[in-house]
Amino acid sequence: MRTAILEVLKKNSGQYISGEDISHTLKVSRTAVWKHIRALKEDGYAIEAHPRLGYALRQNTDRLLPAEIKAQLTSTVLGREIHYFSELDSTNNEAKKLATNGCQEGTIVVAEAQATGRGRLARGWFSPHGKGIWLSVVLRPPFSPMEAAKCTLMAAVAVNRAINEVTGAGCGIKWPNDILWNGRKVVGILTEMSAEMDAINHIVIGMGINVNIDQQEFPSEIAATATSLAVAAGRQVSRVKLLTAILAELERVYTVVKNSGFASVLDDWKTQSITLGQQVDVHGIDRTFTGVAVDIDADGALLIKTSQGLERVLAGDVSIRPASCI
Ligand code: BT5
Repeated sequence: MRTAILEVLKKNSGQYISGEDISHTLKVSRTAVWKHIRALKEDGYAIEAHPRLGYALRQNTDRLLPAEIKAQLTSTVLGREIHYFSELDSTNNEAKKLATNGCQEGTIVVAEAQATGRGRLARGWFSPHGKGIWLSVVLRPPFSPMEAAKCTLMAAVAVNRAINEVTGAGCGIKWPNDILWNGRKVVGILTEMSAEMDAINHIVIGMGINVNIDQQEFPSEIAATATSLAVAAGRQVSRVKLLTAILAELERVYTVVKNSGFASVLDDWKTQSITLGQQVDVHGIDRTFTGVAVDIDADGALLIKTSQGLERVLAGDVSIRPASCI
């Protein structure tokens, strides 16, 4: 009923419609209409109530409500089941629980805020309320577990393309899991997997996208290294529009990978990369060294040319020398 009332208000495009008309059209009592309107206001819809004229929708909510996402969704598998929370510890934790309990592929978890959003290696992820897209997507890919790391590259390609299409910001991918604008991080990706020896049970791709965060809102530890799409684009960005564009692009790339393998994604990754050709410091699991990032190989490993020869890095962090940041 709430969705139906919202539909009526939206169709009336900002004009007043009386409570009586709504109750008559939808065959529901006026008290029920009033209660649903109150709940819609709590969901962030700006609805004006006039004693004689009735109700008018002045502004849509800016929350990532499932009904708003569904209204703009063009993907068919990703986002067919949406779990929405005002606050969670971590969307990845929730998605992993759902996946373990057998949720269908394409299930997504979104939260307005995360209390303990996670990066890799138990690092934290700053996730303020209503300002970003804190999203996890459950996939059940037919690949071997050996290929799971490439899902991060696949997600980076999809997110970067969707971001650039929607905002025109000109972001690029930094190996392996970051999207940067002007040398600063706007997106981090955390891929987690549950697998047997030879088959993947599920993969959760977690994406943290800084959308409408003002530069001064970032905590001091990351103020110099992080930024948001609103800062990059010079305007507020619609989170629903961006989220649905990301799901559409991720679904497209995922389908290509399932049908034809990762090769074409790796080519796209190279085109969108800001790491290749740069002088970088590599912080591997057990050592740190410097060189020039020259390529990624078929496994998604970064190839670094050093004074000692060619090094292959499968996991770790890379920092681009400041002079060569885009
Ligand atoms: C990442 O880790 O970049 C992966 C971040 C994934 C976050 C998403 S949000 C939805 C889903 N649910 C979760 O719980 N997680 C995922 P890593 O490469 O380890 O980078 C982490 C580092 O980035 C931190 O140690 C900070 O230095 C920095 N950082 C933290 N919050 C940031 C933010 N909002 N923007 C930019 N940098 C940030």
